[in-house]
Amino acid sequence: MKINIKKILYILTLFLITVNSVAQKTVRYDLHIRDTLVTFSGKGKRAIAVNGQIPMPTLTFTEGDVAEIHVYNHLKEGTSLHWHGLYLPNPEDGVPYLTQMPIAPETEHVYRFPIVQSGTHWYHSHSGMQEQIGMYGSLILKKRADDPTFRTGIDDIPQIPIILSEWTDYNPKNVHRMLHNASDWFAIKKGTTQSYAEAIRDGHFKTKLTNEWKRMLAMDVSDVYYDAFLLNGKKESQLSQFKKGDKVRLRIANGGASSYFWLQYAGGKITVVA
Ligand SMILES: [Cu+2]
Repeated sequence: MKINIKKILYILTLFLITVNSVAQKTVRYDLHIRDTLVTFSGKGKRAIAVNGQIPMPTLTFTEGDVAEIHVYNHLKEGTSLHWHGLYLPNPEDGVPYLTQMPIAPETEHVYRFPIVQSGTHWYHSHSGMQEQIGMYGSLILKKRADDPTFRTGIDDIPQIPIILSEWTDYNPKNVHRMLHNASDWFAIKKGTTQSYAEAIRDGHFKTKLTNEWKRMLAMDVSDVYYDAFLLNGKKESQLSQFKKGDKVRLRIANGGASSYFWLQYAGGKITVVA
């Protein structure tokens, strides 16, 4: 058989070009998970901080990147991380006992998956009630500059990730138990209890009876009382880097465990771009 050097070189070049064009950039993050104390309500309570902060650090990738997230569990319990709304290989989905075993105390776990989409997402612990005590963070997937859907004036303006959440001084396991018991305690705290007298006065005696029969609480959405509502882990936050007339894109995720949020802008209408 005659070996054609020219042909081999041609194939080799073609191979190298192909490999190079699909070569993906690996973007690495290191996350150290530790117990901490917080005082969101004034009282010191146990929480979980990642790299010393609540929420967890914002992870930013560009479509086409490979995400490589190293998780170091310094807790005395197992943990896991779930990438909310991401298309990824199932073993990377972060659901303990389903797609992986819990990340054991004092061990390291690496999540590695290609980023095949763009958009505003978030990530959180999928173990126990760890999400409720600090394990949530923004996950920003940027469009590639050569994306045919890239919008000038929207995709290239300053972006601020915002993750909304709530804080309760109760152990979240206790909140869970109270929801199962259909306790009125949160309604009492929020002043949203209903009485038969009020129902009759408003002509809703029948509705009240039906709801009692269904064991339905008066407030069935956002039915947990919280001691604080947080924006990027703070009760208040200023974006003093912007001047009047500047355009800013807010990438908002609701990391709350049970709250719906209503957003308003004092300067007029907000344009929803995604
Ligand atoms: Cu989720």
